Amino acid sequence: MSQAERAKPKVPTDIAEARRSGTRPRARFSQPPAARECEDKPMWREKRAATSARLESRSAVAEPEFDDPEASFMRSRFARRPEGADLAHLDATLDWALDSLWMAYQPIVQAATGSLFGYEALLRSEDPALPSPAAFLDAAERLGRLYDVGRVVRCKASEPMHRLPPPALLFINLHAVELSDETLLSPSAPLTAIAPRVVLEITERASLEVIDDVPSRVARLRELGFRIAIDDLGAGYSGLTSFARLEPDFVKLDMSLVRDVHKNPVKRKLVRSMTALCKDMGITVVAEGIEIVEERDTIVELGCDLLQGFLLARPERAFPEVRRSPS
Ligand code: G
Ligand code: MN
Repeated sequence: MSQAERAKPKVPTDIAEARRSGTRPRARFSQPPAARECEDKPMWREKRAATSARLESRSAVAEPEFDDPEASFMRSRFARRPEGADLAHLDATLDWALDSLWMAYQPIVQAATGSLFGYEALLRSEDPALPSPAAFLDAAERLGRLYDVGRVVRCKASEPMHRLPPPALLFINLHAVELSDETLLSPSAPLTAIAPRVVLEITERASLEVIDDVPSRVARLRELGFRIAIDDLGAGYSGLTSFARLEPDFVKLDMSLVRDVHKNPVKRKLVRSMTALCKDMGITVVAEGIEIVEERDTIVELGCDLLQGFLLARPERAFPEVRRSPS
């Protein structure tokens, strides 16, 4: 054996070896940059400790435990789970992807004046194995690790808040299952300190029905100062029942309703009715995914209050300036 080989750490790097030695493959699991940056936050330390303990105790082929609300949601959503080795690989991949997670910010502007209203923080990953937010969330759902991802996202998203000039608000996506995460309500959580400037966007990608006592959880969030948005209305999974459950301050119309709205009379009727309904209920309407001038003009004419989309600005690392879009 060469000196270089002898110097290698004795950490199993593949599933077969991990299975033989009864440990999980950990060669790629290092202290993520996200962890280092959020180290001073007690919530993050708790999260790291819990994750490390779980990783230490779990063998390479172990199934996740289903004894918490997040895991039981996952069980209800996924009849088919990845087995043993697949699961361990996915787990290691998600750890690795958490290393490169960063937040992009996209402006939301006032329809009437074009001035800045806030920014939506959007998860971005550089990891080729989980390159899109959808792939990232799908892995987290399968592994029952939505809390892990959500805690990192909330911590990272709130970091540049001191550079966001008031009264601009920060919109952050929250998976419905995160409503059961007690750290969301923790006084020491990074978002709690800035709650009055934060809008929590909830997509009913997961049915709110699997979450216990949604109204009282939302009421506790409101007491802390958070505002609530229903995200992706019209996308198929955000239904009207979430209006009653969440009593939102904002509703975000899905970009599928916005796309070619100027050419499609049915979409125009839907947007007009949704906007009127929201106005009647005191809810502010955001139209997302506006890409061309015709879509913007039609959306403004139909009465939407706030606009978001590539026409105005693409999501970027620093808070991007709002482009002066053509008239
Ligand atoms: O589900 P949610 O609405 O949070 O997702 C927003 C996603 O849509 C982000 O990934 C963002 O990059 C993307 N997005 C934002 N504006 C536009 C747009 O104008 N067109 C398209 N196609 N995507 C957009
Ligand atoms: Mn969103």
